[in-house]
Amino acid sequence: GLVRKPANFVCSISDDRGAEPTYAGVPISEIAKDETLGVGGAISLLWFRRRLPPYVSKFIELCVVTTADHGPCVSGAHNTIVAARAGKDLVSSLISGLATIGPRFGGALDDAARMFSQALDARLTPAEFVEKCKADKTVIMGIGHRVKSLDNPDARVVLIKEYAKKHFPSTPLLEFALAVEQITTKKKANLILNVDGCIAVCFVDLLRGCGEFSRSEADELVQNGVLNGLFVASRLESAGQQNSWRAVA
Ligand code: Q5B
Repeated sequence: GLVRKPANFVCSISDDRGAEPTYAGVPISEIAKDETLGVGGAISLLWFRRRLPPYVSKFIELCVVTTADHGPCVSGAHNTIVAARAGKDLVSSLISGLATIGPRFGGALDDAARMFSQALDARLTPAEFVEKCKADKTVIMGIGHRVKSLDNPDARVVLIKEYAKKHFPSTPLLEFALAVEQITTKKKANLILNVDGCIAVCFVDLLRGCGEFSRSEADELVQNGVLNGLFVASRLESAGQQNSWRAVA
């Protein structure tokens, strides 16, 4: 049949010049057949350009599943619902919600990954790190939640943390972040390691410890800001609800 004309640029991630598209060289028919890949495996191939072990694909899926939706109150859902009820189409409604993802809501992963890993790499103690942030008048990204607290723990964080401790080769950054949480929650019970922070530190542990990335590759991925994409991808999962919100308008 028809084949694409050569493009003006080269994509080293996916390729549809042959009979079927490939993701990082793997044909989609193979991805569809291989039960160890799934959505997490497809994301691994497209975002990290390699086939990662099944426990990594499963972890990516766990992040997507646990953060896919979170009730109507949070900024993203609120804006999506308002737009849908105003009669806007799916894409417009979704965009109005996605646009709210930022440092205070859902978009703290990359900065949390950078802040915690720089502190660990600089061999700061958790207490020194907290003091430094205080002196710099910076909030610690990945810490704090509007409603979740020590007395009202976030089930998503529990699931992610437990998965990482059980399946990852090591979790030094998660341990560091949990030690920071011990200090911040002494000030206020809601200054917990939140879902953004927990996914972020676990992901750094994964990139550094799974044996599939060199240290410089792992650092580059975090510097390039790959992690906020996980939260965005998971909130896209709730896009289909837009129809229901229009129906109740
Ligand atoms: N304080 C999350 O603020 C929130 C501090 C801190 C040191 C901190 C805040 C924050 C960092 C960014 C972050 C992701 C805005 C959050 C998410 C996804 C979500 C959302 C959902 C979902 C909450 C009151 C006092 C002040 C502050 C101090 C606060 N945070 N100190 N480090 N990190 N975190 N974002 O409760 O002395 O009284 O002046 O910016 O990680 O978005 O479910 O809702 O799935 O959708 O409104 O889970 O923590 O408190 O800002 O009024 O601060 O605590 O300096 O101290 P709050 P604020 P003081 S997860």
